[in-house]
Amino acid sequence: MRTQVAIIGGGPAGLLLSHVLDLAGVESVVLEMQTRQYVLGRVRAGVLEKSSVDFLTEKGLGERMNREGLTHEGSAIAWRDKRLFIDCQKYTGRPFMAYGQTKIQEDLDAVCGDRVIEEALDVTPHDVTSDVPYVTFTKNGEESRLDCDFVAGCDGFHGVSRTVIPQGFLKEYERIYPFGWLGILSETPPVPQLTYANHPRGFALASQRTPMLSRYYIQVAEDTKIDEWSDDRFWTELLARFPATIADGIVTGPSVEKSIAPLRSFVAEPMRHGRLFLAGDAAHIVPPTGAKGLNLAISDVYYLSKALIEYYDEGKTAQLDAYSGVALNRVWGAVRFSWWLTELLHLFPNQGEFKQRIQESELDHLASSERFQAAVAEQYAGLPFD
Ligand code: RFL
Ligand code: PHB
Repeated sequence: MRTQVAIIGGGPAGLLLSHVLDLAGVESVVLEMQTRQYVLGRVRAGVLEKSSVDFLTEKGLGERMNREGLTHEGSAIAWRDKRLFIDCQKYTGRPFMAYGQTKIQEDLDAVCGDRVIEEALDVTPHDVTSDVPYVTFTKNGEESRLDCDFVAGCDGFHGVSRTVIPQGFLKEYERIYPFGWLGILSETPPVPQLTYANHPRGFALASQRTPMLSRYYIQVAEDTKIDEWSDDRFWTELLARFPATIADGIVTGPSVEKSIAPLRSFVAEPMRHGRLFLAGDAAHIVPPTGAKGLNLAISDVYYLSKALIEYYDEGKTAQLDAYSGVALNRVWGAVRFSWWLTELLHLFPNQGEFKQRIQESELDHLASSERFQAAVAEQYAGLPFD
């Protein structure tokens, strides 16, 4: 088998890259280890920056998103009995959209389906520093070889692509937070605004998917087992973490999905090794607090697809050579912002009341300073890709 770009991983980064390349006449094959059904069933992120919405729309993926996605002018932060609206529209002119990653995955599946090889096991890139890289994999017990010009590592944090880069070439930065997020989906009307809460019992978040589907999260200890959390226990804890004025408006109901995500900041530099290019979670992870993970996967694909298309159309390597630096510049901005918001809103073990008061004082400062709000809005809304 031969293709121009072998893409490892069929999550949002891998499928979007394949789709954008296809629109430009560049061939690709996507190797995904899971079944299609499994990939389509995952519940993850839910917030798209305007730049992401614009890019997806420009690439013909906006039909359902612009119909079903819920546009928001900003989001709210609650602490003690206070509530502050961070107005992205007012300060940046850039609203964001609540549209589930599950739906994006479906929209991408509809346009990429025939280029994806699902249940591709033991996927391994070879000779990526030569001009003739290739990828081997096993499907139904049979080994295959895919020759290519480039390999795109879009296989998430636990993928294989990053691991083939020899130690001395890669620098990794990591911070693991001592807690996770327990999330549920429930078929109940969501609160009108996406609302983050700082509370002495821990962080909470009220988010949404559709007018009849809500997404809620609470911070839990890192060793938490999901069976310890009945729906009743979840709702009681969630409501306790919001001021009464907000909690009174939360409609509870049976959960239709429940999962725990760990929180981590991670960056691997550079995002290129020879003809292997990393994109999305394969190269970086952010805690979900700033809603940046999926948006970074999309911005990486924006830069990488442009660079590959320039190479095939004009024979130039300038954008490929610049890719890692350009992508990492945006990545570090999002890593810093997600880290800052995580520090501001979560209960850290053994933090004592001191840190709680510092957090509340910073939130009071935010509430009293339009300049501070404008800076937060700018980072939350996200900057244009170029
Ligand atoms: P993905 O979505 O992880 O997709 C990678 C794909 O690669 C496949 N794969 C392999 N395929 C072949 N061979 C191998 N050796 C492979 N190893 C892995 C995987 O099966 C998968 O299909 O990465 P991508 O495309 O870079 O997209 C990134 C986003 O998915 C991610 O940033 C966000 O979803 C992060 N994230 C969240 N972000 C938010 O902004 N808000 C959230 O609420 C939120 N919740 C989450 C999340 C990520 C989670 N993960 C990865 C554990 C909740 C979870 C559980
Ligand atoms: C979500 O809706 O899943 C969501 C929203 C905002 C975040 C993280 C997750 O910061």
